Amino acid sequence: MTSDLVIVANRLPVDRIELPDGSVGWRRSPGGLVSALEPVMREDGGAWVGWPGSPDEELAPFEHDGVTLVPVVLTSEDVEEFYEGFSNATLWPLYHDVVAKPEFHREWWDAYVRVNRRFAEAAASVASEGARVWVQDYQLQLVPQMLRELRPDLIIGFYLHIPFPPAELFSQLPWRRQILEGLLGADLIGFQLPEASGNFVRLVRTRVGHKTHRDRIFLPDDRTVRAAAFPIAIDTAGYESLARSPEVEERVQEIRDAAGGRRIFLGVDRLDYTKGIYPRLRAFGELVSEGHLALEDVMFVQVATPSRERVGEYKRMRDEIDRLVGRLNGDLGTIRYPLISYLHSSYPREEMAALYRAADVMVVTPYRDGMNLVAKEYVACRLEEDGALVLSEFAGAAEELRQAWLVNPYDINGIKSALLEAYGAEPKELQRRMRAMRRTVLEHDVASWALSFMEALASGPGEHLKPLRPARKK
Ligand code: GDG
Repeated sequence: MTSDLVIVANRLPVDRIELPDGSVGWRRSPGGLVSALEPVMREDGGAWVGWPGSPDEELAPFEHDGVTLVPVVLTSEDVEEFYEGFSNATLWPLYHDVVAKPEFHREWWDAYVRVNRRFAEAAASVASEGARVWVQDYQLQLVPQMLRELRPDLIIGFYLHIPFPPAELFSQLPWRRQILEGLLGADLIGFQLPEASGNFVRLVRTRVGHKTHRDRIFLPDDRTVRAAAFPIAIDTAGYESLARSPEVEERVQEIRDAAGGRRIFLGVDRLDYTKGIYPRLRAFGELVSEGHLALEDVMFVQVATPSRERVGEYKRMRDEIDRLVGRLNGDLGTIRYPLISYLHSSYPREEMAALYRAADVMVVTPYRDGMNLVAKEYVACRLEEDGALVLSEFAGAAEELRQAWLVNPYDINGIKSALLEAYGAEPKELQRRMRAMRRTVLEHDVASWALSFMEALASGPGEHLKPLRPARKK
């Protein structure tokens, strides 16, 4: 069985669960990308190629919810070198402004090539003649080119969920040219922001030497590649109805009661050094210790979802934040009023929605972030058009959510002023800002994001892209 639409992503869109009879089953994983693509995929009889999530697991393709899932094996060595190594200790920090120092190891690169080839082969085996294949994210940047070599008949799209760095940083990468050429195997390369696609086009011109014009790249084999911005969005209606549900209403009340009447500042992030958890907690702590905010009036809830726990920089950062939270609670908190409620766990979506509704000030301060969906989810859940968003100007979301209190996460005093202003803002002011931001997230949701990418892919610039499902070229 082959498919007309194939998604290729590092992870499959399902999580393994144990069924009541003890056998293994699968459940759709939470997450915007999965909900955005599933309807499209089901309609088109789609397939999804990805890693099931545990090492050395060999599984045959299987059906789930009308989608063919094609598992790719990663050995423990691949997980270490390809996933934790090259993807998350080389590319992730390099693409995020070198917030942490990227590590360059030749064995990691070899693993990256090896694993990318495995994904490309799996995609080639499941794509039907002239199918559309959409490759996702920084772990798989070589797949477009490898796949084109195997299957020149395919229409290939690529989407990068994280920033694409300026030439000064990207050029550090010993394998920079291979990555650029890998991506150029696609017909359409999507980025979060025009700045990122601009960086890419400039690099292709200067490093690979191809001719370019605006968002078009002209390859010697007469192919044209388009690189453009498609800012990702959320399932706004889904979040709204979740926020409105009686279970969530009830939970909001419980959270407010537990806060004992204090106003809630909230952070929700994967525990990642790019997310700027440290400076926001420092800023909040200083506001309380200096007497600008009173312990009896405010508290900070920080959800820090465990992430990439075996990567060195993540371990170091976790210790640093543990120390800061311990110090702030130890120095400033009392039995009745701990200052920071620090939750190092993952929660169901309902709990997220309840926290978003209960929070008076949402604090999102990444040093660099492709988009940041948390900021958009907070806005979607503010059904009453209240609540304040403090948002880093270095998150992609800041391009759209202009009415947030925008901050430079490196400027602790700046964060402090923004937190105070947001906390003290009049209801009218909050409403003016929130109403405008809600309009933005309602207008652009994840379904329109996926659709606009798919449409651009189908009507792409290359000659062979004109028909939606062209015959294979001889
Ligand atoms: C990458 C880019 C880009 C978090 N904790 C829990 C939980 N979450 C959910 C949030 C949100 C998602 O995880 C995180 O998305 P972000 O966009 O904030 O950040 P990354 O994970 O770094 O995502 C980013 C994104 O890709 C999409 O292109 O925006 O820039 O870095 O949806 O709600 N969800 C649940 N429990 C948790 O404990 N259920």
